[in-house]
Amino acid sequence: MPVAELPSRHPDAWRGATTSPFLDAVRDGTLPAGALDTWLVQDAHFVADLLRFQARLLARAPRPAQAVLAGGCVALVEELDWFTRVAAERGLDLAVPRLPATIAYGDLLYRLDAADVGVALTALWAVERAYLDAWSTARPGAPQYRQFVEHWTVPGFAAYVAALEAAADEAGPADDAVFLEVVAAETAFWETALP
Ligand code: MP5
Repeated sequence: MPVAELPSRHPDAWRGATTSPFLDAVRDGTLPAGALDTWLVQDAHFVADLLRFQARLLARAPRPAQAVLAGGCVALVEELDWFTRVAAERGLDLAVPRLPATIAYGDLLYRLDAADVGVALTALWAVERAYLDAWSTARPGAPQYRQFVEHWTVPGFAAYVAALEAAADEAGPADDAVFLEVVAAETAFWETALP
């Protein structure tokens, strides 16, 4: 089974991971003051955890998956630079500790260091596909949030997700269990953003 079939096999779970009152409020401009800033700091932590996971996955990936994973690692480093710039502009403290959902998601990624490569690739694809679909629901975004919506829905991001899909499919059959673990972690992450 190709990984692209996973969302339609688990529609309710997928909806939880890709829709949220937070994203609706980003679209409509009704986000409470400070909610985006709180969320940005947590996402910066998440991206740092994702880079650690992805760099280790690159180290053990099959040849055909190396290029997309290496390109993704560079993009994550650039993403961390972007968070540093955004934090300076908005006066955010990126050293604020991780919230429980961020810790749990990081723990999941850490556990996946020991998973089969195909399972880990399915997980990484699910992380990125969920995020792309989720931010797409916030389009075009209220004017004050539009730059963030555009940042996470650019065509290059969709192309990256498609390349991860191909790498995951090449590495083996899709794994429902890891998909559902990622979906639960994404769902909890959005719930933290705007409970
Ligand atoms: C991503 C993210 C995608 N930044 N945050 C969450 C909670 N899930 C997924 O990461 P990126 O930065 O697109 O690789």
